[in-house]
This record gives sequence, structure tokens and C-alpha cells, in this order.
Amino acid sequence: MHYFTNQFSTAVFSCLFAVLFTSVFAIAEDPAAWSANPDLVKKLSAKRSFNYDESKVPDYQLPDPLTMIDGTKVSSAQQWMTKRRPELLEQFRHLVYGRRPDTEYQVTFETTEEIENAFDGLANGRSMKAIITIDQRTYSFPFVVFTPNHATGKTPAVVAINNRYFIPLDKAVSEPDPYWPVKTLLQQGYASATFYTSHVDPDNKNDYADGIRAFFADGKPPTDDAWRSLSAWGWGASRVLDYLSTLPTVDANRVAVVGHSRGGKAAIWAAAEDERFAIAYSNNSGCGGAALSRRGYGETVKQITTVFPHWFTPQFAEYADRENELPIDQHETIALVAPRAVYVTSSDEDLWADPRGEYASLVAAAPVFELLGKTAIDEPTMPPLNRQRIVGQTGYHVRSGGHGLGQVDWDFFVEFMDSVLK
Ligand code: GTR
Repeated sequence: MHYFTNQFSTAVFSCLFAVLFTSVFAIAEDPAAWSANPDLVKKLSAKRSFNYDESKVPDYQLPDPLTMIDGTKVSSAQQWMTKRRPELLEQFRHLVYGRRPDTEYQVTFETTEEIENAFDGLANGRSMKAIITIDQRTYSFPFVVFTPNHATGKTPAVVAINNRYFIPLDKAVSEPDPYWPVKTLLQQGYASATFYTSHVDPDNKNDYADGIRAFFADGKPPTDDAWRSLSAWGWGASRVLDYLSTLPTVDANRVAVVGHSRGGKAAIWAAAEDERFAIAYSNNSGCGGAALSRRGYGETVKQITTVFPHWFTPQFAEYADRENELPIDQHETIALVAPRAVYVTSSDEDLWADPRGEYASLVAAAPVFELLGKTAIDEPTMPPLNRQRIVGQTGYHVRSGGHGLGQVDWDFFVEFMDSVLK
């Protein structure tokens, strides 16, 4: 008995010691939650008259995505999908991105070039043209697609909105590109397509006449409520999805839409407007994308609507310097994608895009995912630098370095896609 007691207490003691040791060790090892580098804050604050100081973020209260305009609290998934979601979508159309036209059109696809067995037999690639027809008039934009050759069953796919340049078929094969790492995606079992935003709607406030919006409006100037470029780019992603849906090898129910920065703003909105997208990935999207407007940190509503008036309706510009009065905020664009999946990312040095505001926005959308029977990140403390956080339908990382989309981001994103889609 004595022997047993002794043995028992030794065991308890070593257990306690082990627990204590590992937790002390874990605390010492566990890197801190991300916060902005104070030197960078100082440097940026000295250079520009925007707020980068966390202590100067105004007090704000976010609109509750689960409260209807008339004050009714949304309490069921059905109420969200049939009442609140359509109401919120309309608010965002009017106040932020504009309403897409309801004019009837046809879309057809033409293959202009093909490459078989690209990347050592991994995939077939195609240069495509999406041709939009209204009456006798046509508008077209190019896109490029790769589908894996040796997949068993239908593959999931990624539509990459590229706001920087067009990546033609031959270049996609010969030059690895961080904005579209198509080979890596194919190796992971994803088909993929990309297009260039300005081919759909020129990214220039003076070039409205040359884009899809003017084509739909038959040359007439946009009304206050009409769609703006971010929405037009998202619409372009939907046309590429139309094409992917015709391919027997692609599973159209598992398609992600991806974009960086202004493309990341367009990606969230693309998935809000088009419920066929299974995932929206918004990288460094900042103001008018994932970041909360009310924080007034980095880029502001005033700044963005002045410099890029073609991205938003004039209604959004009216909230310059009074973000607190906006009936909506950006967490609700993420909520519009629920119960589908959303991945948001920030960069350590990209304070212009407000990493904390991007993360807080994702967290503030969690109650909607939860009402819809899903899980999502609801932890208010940010993860450490370069540590991915995934909870059910949402994921996040903040990467070291500046504004951009790189291999690290894609690698984390593929992990997220795998966890949601496979
Ligand atoms: C900046 C703009 C941001 C972001 C970025 C980009 O000039 O202020 O909102 O969209 O461009 O697209 O790279």
C-alpha cells in the first residue's frame, strides 16, 4: 500500500511537473498575436496624413448583420437566406458597388489557342474568349484556362482575378507568376483560370466608354445606382465560371474566386453576387474590401472614392469622414458569402490595407456563419505573424512583408481550400 501510494504520488508529481513544464515552455514558445510594428507606424504617420495609430481609431459600433433594417432580429437560417441576405445585398448595391444590369445577354466561348500536355503532361491549357452579345452588339474579353490531365473524377477550380496584367497562355507555361501559380495549383489537383480586370472594365476613371458597363448601357453614362468597376470585374469572374461549368472535368460546385487588393475587393463582391462560388479569397483587399470602414485606419472612404471614383457608386463617397453613419460595414460583405467559405489575408507591412480591420471584419461575420449551422473564426485576438488560422468556413493569415500576393499566400490558401473542399 505504502509502495503504491509512493508510486502514485511520484506519478502525480511528474505529471504535474510535465504539465507545468510544457505550459511554461509553450508560453515562452508561443509567439505573440500580430500587431503593427511601432517603427513602421511612426514612419508612415510622419509621411502621410492618414491614421496608422491604433490608439486613434475612433470608438465605433458595427451594424449587426443579424438585425433587419426594420429592427427585427434574424433568428433562423431561412430568415437570413430569404429576407435579410437579399435586403443586405441591395444595400451594398446601392451604397457601395452598384447594381448589375438586368438586360438580357448571351455569353458564348471561343477557343483561340490550345496547348496539350503542358507542364510535362500535367495539364491542357486554352486561350479563351468570352463573347457577350446583346441584340447585334458584342463585347469580348480573353481568359486562360488549365485543366489537370490525370485527375480522378471532377476537380475543384480557382478563378484568379488579375488586376495587374494579363497572363497569356504561353507565358503561363514558361514563366511562373506569383499572381497565378497555375502549375502549383494543378499539382494540388485544381483546375484554374485567369483574366485581366481591365479587359472587362478598364481600371481608369476616364475609360468608362471602353468597358462592359458602357456596353450594357449602350453608351449611356452610369446612373448613380449602376454597377461600378469592382462589380464588373466580379461579373467577369462569373462568366469564367460559366465556362468552367461547361467542362466535364471541373466540379462547378467547388470553385474559388481569388483576388489581390482591388481584385480582392472584387473577389468578395463576386461571391456575394454569385452564390455558385464556393470560396472567396480576398488578399490584402483593405478599404472597400475586407477592412472595416469605421476604423478609419490607413486608406479611408474619402481617399478611395476620390482617387478611384469608378470603383464605387457616388453614394459611398457621401460617407467620407462619416463612416460611422454608414448603414453597413465591410464585415457584412463577408457575411453575404456565408455559409460558403471566405479566406482573408493581410501583410505585416501593408498598414494601408489595415490588417487588424481585415481580421476584425472576418470575426464580426462569424455570427452569420454560426446561424447558418457552420463554424467560423470568432477569436478576437489576431493570430501571430505567419501562422494560419482556420475555423470551419473561414480562414486568415497575416504574412511578413508588404502589399502583394506570393507563394506563401497561395500555399496557405491551398491548405484552406483543401480543408473546405476536399
Ligand atoms: C491602392 C488602393 C488600394 C488597393 C491597391 C491595389 O492604390 O489605394 O485600395 O486596391 O491600390 O489594388 O493594389
